[in-house]
Amino acid sequence: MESDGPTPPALTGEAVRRPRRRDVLRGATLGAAAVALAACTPSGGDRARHTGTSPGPRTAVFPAGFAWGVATSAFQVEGATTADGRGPSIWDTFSHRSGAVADGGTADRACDHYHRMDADLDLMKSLGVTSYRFSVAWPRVMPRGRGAVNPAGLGFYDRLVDGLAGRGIQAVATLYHWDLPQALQDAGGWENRDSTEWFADYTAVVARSLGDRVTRWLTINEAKIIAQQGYQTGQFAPGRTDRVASGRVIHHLGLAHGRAVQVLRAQGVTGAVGPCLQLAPCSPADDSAEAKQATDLADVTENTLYLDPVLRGSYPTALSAADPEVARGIATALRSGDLETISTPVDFLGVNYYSPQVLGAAGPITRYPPSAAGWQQIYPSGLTDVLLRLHHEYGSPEVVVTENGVPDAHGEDLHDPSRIAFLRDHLLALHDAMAGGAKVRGFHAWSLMDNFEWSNGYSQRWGLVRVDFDTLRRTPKDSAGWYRKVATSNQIHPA
Ligand code: IFM
Repeated sequence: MESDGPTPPALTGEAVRRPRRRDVLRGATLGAAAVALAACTPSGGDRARHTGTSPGPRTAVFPAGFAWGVATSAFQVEGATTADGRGPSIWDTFSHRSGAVADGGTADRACDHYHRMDADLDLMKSLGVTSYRFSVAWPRVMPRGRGAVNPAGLGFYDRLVDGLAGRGIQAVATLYHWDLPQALQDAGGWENRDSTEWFADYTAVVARSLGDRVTRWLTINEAKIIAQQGYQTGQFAPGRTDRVASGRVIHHLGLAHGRAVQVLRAQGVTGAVGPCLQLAPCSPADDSAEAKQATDLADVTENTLYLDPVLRGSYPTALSAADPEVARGIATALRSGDLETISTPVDFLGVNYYSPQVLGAAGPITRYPPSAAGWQQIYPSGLTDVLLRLHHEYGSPEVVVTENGVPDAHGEDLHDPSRIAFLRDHLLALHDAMAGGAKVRGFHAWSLMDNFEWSNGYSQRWGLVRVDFDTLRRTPKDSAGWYRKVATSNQIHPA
């Protein structure tokens, strides 16, 4: 049954909470972890909150088994976009469009990780990490998005997960990190409800191949950014500027996530399964009623629009007020039973944290130090806020931080004290959240190495490892050495 009305009743429905798999197991392990953590939390843990300032030197010890990782995505690092039968993706098309990428860059070669995978795995090993988050390129596995499977493409990921296992590094696989096969875009892409079944079929193919060796599965990376940048501002592929369409896309991405969870379970994968959401704590710039109201609405479009369907089985009640066009798009896409699918129980949440949102009456303001990314304000305590909110308001799910990082500060390259300070402060903030009860199981620095930063091309370097894009030589930055110390000692040292 398709709903045509502007505000479907289900958008304002009651929250649904379901027991999740592994709750019993989690309870047991959490108890031990919380005790260990509390014992190691320093007495000086009363650092200033909500200032964005550095908390200063202190020690923080993490529980045994905490996963220390680095993250990448296929399109940003692999290159080899026509090798071994890979089909084109929407980002191949978009990045070749004149003016779409700041420096005219494309990802045709990127870091050439496709041909340098073994050396890159050795590099990871040398960083002391225990977890690697990568994404599978749908157009490498199914060049036209559906139908024929490309064995060479699947073989690449097969070798990758074996290479990780051989080095004692967990595989964290993202099924979709923005590189939709172009053939599917030509058939309507995520605006077409059929996309949810195309994704389910692709998921089954990947699960059959890698299902016995992946430790954690992430379904879709940052649905929010796909909707906002790909369908509202048009700055990302596929470059659309239609808010109502973005609402349909948000709904279909949620549904595709839910179907993928079901398919992974049906395929009997051994790893845990969850979504990957970019969350941004929202706060008012001042005490005015207008700023407060703007904050409440921003919280919907930044957070609850993506959290609530997955964890509560409902869209937020304030959605129509926050973004009427998006609400209309969702209403036209929503069918009976969809929210049950979207809220299929997950094992954990992947959380990407970069920046807060501070809202004044006239819109967002910059309150905290901006990074070289422009859109990012550096506010480590925001990570504590996000994680404790999940703990208190969303039933305390198990969480893995799947991305957190910053581009090189202006004038820094191999010597990157700003990145070290950024990572240290965010890890201390994460540790605070764990001391407050948040069940955080791991952290992945974005990114392993400098790479193709979407419409910013190669103008922003987010890596722990510097890449010379002429020679493709990899050189660890100071932050890589610092991160290695943290990962191998399982603690932050005052320094
Ligand atoms: O590079 C991106 C990544 O692909 C998704 N999350 C944010 C990162 C930095 O912008």
